[in-house]
Amino acid sequence: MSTRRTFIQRVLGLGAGVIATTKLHADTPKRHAAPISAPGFNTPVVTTDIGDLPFTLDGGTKVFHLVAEVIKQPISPIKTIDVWGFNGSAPGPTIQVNQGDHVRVILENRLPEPTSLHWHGFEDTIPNDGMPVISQPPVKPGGRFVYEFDIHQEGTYFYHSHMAMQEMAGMLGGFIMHPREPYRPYCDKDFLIHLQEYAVLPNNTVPNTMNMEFNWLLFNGKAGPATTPLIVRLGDRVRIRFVNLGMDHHPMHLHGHTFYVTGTEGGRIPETAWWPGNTVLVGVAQARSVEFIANNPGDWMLHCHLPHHMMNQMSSNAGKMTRTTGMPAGGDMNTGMGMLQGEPGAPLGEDYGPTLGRGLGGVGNASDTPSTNGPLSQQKTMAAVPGMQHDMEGMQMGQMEQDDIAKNANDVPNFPQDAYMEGPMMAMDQAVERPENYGLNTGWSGFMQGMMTFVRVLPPEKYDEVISRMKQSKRANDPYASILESA
Ligand SMILES: [Cu+2]
Repeated sequence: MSTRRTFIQRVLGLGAGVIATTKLHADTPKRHAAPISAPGFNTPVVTTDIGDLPFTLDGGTKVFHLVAEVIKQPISPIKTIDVWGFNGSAPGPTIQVNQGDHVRVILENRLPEPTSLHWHGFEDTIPNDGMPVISQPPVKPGGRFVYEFDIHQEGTYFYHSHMAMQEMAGMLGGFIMHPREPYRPYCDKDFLIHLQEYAVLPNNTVPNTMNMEFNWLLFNGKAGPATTPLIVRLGDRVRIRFVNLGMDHHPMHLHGHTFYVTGTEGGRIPETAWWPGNTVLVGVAQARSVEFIANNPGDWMLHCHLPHHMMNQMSSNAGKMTRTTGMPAGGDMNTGMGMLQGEPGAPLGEDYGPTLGRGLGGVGNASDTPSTNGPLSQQKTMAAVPGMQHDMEGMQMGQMEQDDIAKNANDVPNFPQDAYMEGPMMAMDQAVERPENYGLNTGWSGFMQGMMTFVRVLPPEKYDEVISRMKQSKRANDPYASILESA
């Protein structure tokens, strides 16, 4: 054990061996992959769908290059949006360092406007606080700024632009400070999930950063079913760190297990103060770590429990108006059609920011766009998505199985609610196929939207099969690299 420990410390620079490691690499700057895990060490954090920012060494200093840039990001097989992020993704890649490290972050601004970076929760000097004008000159387009830290804290921290609209355009990322003495008990898996929301007009690709009606709810830059499941082995102790840098609070709920809340954005909670639950509210600007023993095999949902956060590209199609003809009574035509009114010229008049049409009955301006829900648009959606399952056994597009709908359905107030919004006919298993989804029940993707993913608690044989498929796929910058290397 001690040989392995020494070796791992030398190579990876985690845990107590960090100082020796830094010296070891002093003359040979090169890219470092995320470290492997082993009992007695900190488990590297896996940020699904995003991954880590690699570093170089300059003497004893870990040097990270963060490039703020414009990104086209696929958030779902049916939607790619224009966001601002770092090094190719929004949120940006996760930075992982050790307590005691000396760290330099070089920010390069490739955005069309000034920016700067705030280091959320850092107990540091004011020149490192990232407040434009207040603590530093704004970094102009094409410019650079260097932040330098002595890491003395531990826990889940993050970086973000302190300009509010830039933050809502995606400019945030995780910053993990591993403790000098690893947390006890040891966790076999450690995941980071960023919680984000965007408001994107139908047929548009640019999130409206002023809008409060969010229609795309994301884990690590993806909406379900495009989120990548958390793969764990039956019996693993698992930590999940949630970070919320958005406009809404998110009650994160895990099925099938009881977890303990073991950390906040201020670091580790003393064990005597841990509290059990299955739902943890992650408020804006907060981090919450939970830990549990994955002792119950199955594909368990992990999701935000706000109902509208379990949907994609919402359009109002619930209730009887979706199946009546003509205008709803009690309003003028504009209201009935869900049209925005304003001067001059709705809906883009100066007294209205662009917003989502929430036309009752789906006849408003939300009805003519590819959407994963809404009976009026299913066909367009399906046609637009490669890999959609058009011909599932016994089903056709836009239709339910005969016994799915009661004969008196039309007489029931409030029908339909979910009848046409979810279900096997909306499945896109093939479009989101990846090794982590291997073995899920056919049609699963029809029931996974927005802030949803799985914690897949896999018995050894199935776990090994999925891990082996993940290895075979040889993905560049695989967020799961640390687990695949040690598996
Ligand atoms: Cu939520």
